[in-house]
Amino acid sequence: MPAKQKFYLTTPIYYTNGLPHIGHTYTTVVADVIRRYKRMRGYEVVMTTGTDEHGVNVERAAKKAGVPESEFVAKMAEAWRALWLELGIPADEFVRTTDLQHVRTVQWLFKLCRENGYVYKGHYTGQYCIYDNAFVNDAKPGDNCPDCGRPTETLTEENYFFKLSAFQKPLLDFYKKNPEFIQPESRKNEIVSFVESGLKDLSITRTTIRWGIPVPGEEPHVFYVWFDALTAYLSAVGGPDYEKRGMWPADLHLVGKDIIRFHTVYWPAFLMAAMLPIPKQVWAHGWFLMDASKMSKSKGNVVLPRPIADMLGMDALRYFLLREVVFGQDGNFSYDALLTRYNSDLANGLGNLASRTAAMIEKNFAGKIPKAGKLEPRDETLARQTQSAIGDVLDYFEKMNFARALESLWSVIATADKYLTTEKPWSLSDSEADTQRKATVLATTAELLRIVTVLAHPVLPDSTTKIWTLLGQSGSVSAVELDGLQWGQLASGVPLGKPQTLFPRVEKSEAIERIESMANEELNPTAPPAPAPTAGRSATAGAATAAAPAASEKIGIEDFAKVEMRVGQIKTAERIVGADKLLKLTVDIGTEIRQICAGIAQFYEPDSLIGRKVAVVTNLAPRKLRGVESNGMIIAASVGPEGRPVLAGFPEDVEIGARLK
Ligand code: ME8
Repeated sequence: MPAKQKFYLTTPIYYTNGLPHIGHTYTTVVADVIRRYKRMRGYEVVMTTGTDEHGVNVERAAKKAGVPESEFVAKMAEAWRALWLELGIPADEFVRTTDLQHVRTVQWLFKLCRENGYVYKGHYTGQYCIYDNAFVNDAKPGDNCPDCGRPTETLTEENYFFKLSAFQKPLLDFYKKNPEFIQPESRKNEIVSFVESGLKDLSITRTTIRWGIPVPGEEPHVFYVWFDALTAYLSAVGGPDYEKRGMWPADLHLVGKDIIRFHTVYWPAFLMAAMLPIPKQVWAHGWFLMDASKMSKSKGNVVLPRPIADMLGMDALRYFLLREVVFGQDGNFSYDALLTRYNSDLANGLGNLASRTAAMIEKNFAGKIPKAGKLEPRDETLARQTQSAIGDVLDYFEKMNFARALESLWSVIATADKYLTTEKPWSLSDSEADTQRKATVLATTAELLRIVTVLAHPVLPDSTTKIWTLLGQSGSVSAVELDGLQWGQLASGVPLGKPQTLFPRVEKSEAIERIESMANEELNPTAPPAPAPTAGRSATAGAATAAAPAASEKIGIEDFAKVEMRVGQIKTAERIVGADKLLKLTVDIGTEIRQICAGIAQFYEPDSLIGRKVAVVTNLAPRKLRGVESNGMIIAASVGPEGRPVLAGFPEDVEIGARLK
């Protein structure tokens, strides 16, 4: 059998001086959608993300926090990694620019560029933007940074320079030979004219910064952060040994439009200088804006992913991000638009179609998918439309036009709704002819639903998995090969699976209020935050999954003693409407009965928990989750890549209220 074709894609390596907001989530979600899509098309895919941990910003932030830089970045990197895991979008390779493998790769790349004659020593004086880690070409003292608008600082340094000027022609030739390299087209024109206007050599080392990768034998030189960060894409898949892993060159770098120049000018030039293979494509998407301006914490308009995922499910956020804005363009984020799409497209659209189809099959055919009888032209039209949507959707995915792909899929859903309204299977009698007709209509609808489910899977992985189970289909929907997908493959006689909660309708203003209040809590915690960023959504939701501290961060016994943990016994457990991951528990901790929310609803039936003894953190300040007060935290292990919570327990009988030490 021929080896699978490889596909290597990356998100930017994000800065560690902040935590992810919806903008970073957007790029990472898109990467995850492409990863899932490519896997369903038979590729062997690796997706890389990571953290960009060097530079003067980190130096300053660590100083402010009063901790060594290494400790600061270890915590931040863990928080990023944990959030991606919690949101179901973990990378296959998470690269930190403080990883030893990465350090070696940067030093090796520099050595190659130097050996090939593209590096020389010189002095540079210029205006430097410490926020963007870049010298600002042509800026005078007192000028602000044209990118971020903040003041620049004058810097003179002895630097190593990279002969970027030597790559003007090779780059222009490369763009011409590889017309797909820069996407979208509008960005390509911008880059081509920038390169045509002439390239200045670039200083790639610093002596004024301490917190960076050292240039071997040239201390105190450290590498310029972009020479460092871009190389992370290569170090994630083998670094100097990249040939062994077989993933390089990258097939796709996904970036925001802010950093396209670094990726399409500097990066290919460094690789050309080192005579290494050049990535196949850089795709620059637009901004998600809040109230028409760029998000920033200081403006107080940052949108956080976690509260949305907690309230509506991650699929809802993924759907919105991909459906609302044409990939490549800017778009506005609003909770109102999010909730409108949720209720209309997901709750009333896909969710409703799936549950009513299943309910009718349950009622009329004892829960087994019926066999279609003689097809009427109306049935054939529906089949044809769905079959032709398969080609359209795949084509849109290939072109990264996710909004159009979803639009096509949702028009198939709308056609199915119309078909059911016209055919009215519910008003047919139990006569043989009517039963035959009912079977045909429901089998046709179920087949349409199966196809929509498969095609929507890269975007809606959780809910399509549920629909797949509901339809009683075997295997995993992610294993379906898109290339073999066609109308007519649904087997009849298959029993439906368990009913599934898909997208419960929510009251818009109430939902927005809850999301905003959760976001407020996360941005301005009134209480100490849940202990360290841990793996798994459950951590935020009251069940702590124990994450080991980074090796460098040991705590003293006095720190541990601050955490009060006791044996508790669960007295009641119930689900929380609109929060399919949370359970509301009451727990006897010996001295009192506490209300605690725990993010374990997907893994524990409420009834099975009653009477169970659990480990409870009892001295956490109260928090509100989905508007429900949570007064403590239940301890659970986080198991497997999905972070499945497994409650900690006691093999011997223990007294309620006993302290854990
Ligand atoms: O630039 N809308 O990291 P960064 C859409 N470390 N996307 C957004 C966004 C928004 N409002 N805000 C951020 C860096 N992004 C460097 C990268 S790569 C070798 C080094 C996304 O943490 C978008 O992908 O500032 C953007 O390019 C990236 O986050 C910037 O992340």
